[in-house]
Amino acid sequence: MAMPADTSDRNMKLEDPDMTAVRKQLLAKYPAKVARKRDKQIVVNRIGPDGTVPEIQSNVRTVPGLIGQRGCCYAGCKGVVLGPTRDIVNITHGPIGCGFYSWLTRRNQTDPSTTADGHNFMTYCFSTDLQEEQIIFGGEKKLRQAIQEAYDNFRPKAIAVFSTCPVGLIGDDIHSVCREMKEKLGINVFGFSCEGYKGVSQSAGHHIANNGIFTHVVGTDDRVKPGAFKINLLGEYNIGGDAFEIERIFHACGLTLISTFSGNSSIEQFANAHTADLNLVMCHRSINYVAEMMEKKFGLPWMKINFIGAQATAKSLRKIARYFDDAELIERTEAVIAAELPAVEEALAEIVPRTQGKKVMLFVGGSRAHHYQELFHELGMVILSAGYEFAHRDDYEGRRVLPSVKVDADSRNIEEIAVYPDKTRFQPRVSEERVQDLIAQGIRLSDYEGMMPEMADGTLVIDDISHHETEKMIAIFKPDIFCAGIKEKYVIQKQGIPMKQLHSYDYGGPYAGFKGAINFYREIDRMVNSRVWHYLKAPWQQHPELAAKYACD
Ligand code: CFM
Repeated sequence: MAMPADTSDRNMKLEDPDMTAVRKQLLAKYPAKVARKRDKQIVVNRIGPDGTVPEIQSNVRTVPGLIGQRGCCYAGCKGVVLGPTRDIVNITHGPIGCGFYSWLTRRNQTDPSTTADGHNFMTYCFSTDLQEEQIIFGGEKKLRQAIQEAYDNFRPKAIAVFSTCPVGLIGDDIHSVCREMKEKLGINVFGFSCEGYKGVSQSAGHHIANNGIFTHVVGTDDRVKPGAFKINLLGEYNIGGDAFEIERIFHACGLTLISTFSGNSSIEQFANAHTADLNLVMCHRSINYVAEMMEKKFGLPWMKINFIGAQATAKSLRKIARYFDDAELIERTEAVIAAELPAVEEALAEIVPRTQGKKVMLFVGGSRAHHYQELFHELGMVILSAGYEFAHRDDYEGRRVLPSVKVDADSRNIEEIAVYPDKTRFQPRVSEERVQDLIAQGIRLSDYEGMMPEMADGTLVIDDISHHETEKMIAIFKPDIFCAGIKEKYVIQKQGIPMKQLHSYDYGGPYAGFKGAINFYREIDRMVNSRVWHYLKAPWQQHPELAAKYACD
């Protein structure tokens, strides 16, 4: 079976059911004040003639009392952006809980054999283990000791320090301790004031991480690595081995990967990332700040790509080849696509008859709720509703709305660092003429569409979905599969609805690239066609005095 050429839902219309009525049902049980707030964050998608979509409120505080899916600022900084780099010792400065419970919970994989020294500290948990004494008298001394101890034991190239909530409250100056230890030890030591309470979600932590890595690491090594067509891959974190599959494809195409922020990465890659020719942005939400700062300081352009979905992967590879405008590269890229697609098509021919028309809902993070729609479209499945946990309006509506995004007190709290062209190293990679030429070929640099313009008209878009709304949506639609994270997983499964974790991949993956897409098709096929619930006897089926039923019945 041939795959549809355009897998986007644009120009499609979801006629049935009436989402306006569903929306009302979601809000019905809320107190008036809560309903008023949620009202702005639950939107029926409408695609205007010029591709415009309705405004959705996002990146604002979760209404107190509602159970949401979000994580904290520390999670976004230490866990998401810095966590996947193998050779930085990451010390959590705070009570032991924050470090322990964030230890190895995200499935970012790494391959230490690709670094000369083989360092890999990701399997360790470093914490200053703050006690009451430090909360009262200050924790800087203990932090200094922890940095020294980590250095003595491991001799790492770099040490990073992450503040948790109590550290911000007591006012430890982690940055001066880091400066002092950097001087003393002669290695890079830098800190992040990423106290969990900052901002409204992990999104604040992404921004803080971007600022820190840009200030302290990017551009500290000017050595130019050999190779043609040098790229950085931004916003790819190697969950379940995604980056390995993408690296395999890059290698086959003849692209030279200078750095990945930050899946399967080493600190040395960040240090000379500025020597690349192009930044590819995968997860815009978590890393756009680095892309923009590198463009301003070093003249490095960036381009949005997506390696989730076989067609999206092929499209992204073609965009990269056209940017470099090299006949040999274009030819090699086409050869790679031609070699990879038959297996994809073969898998789809077998699976699509079983998945066609099945209903999906996905509520994940800040980019996957969008990217994974590609894979579901390839399976012929229908997206009824989607939303992000912590994305901003541009992730929903597209970058064009950026000038109209209101900056509130919570966002103002996160530092915007001033960046200027580097006096000696700023080097624009493309001329204005070339930019226009690329636009004429349908390739826009420094831009991306949001999720909503690529979803069908009439679908329901929900920001920061609450537990109550999740249960309602399941009861109303009985979707064939619901995608979210571990906190939602078992509540949903207990209702008889298959639940796919799109954060950790349920111990599976990779799902990126061509081989990843095939993995995904097979798993979703297995999940939506499984009859596992029918083999179990629920308590109410064994005890007549109990009255209940599965949501899927
Ligand atoms: Fe980017 Fe991510 Fe995501 Fe994200 Fe995340 Fe993640 Fe995610 Mo979980 S960086 S925004 S903060 S793609 S950890 S790898 S799956 S919520 S959609």
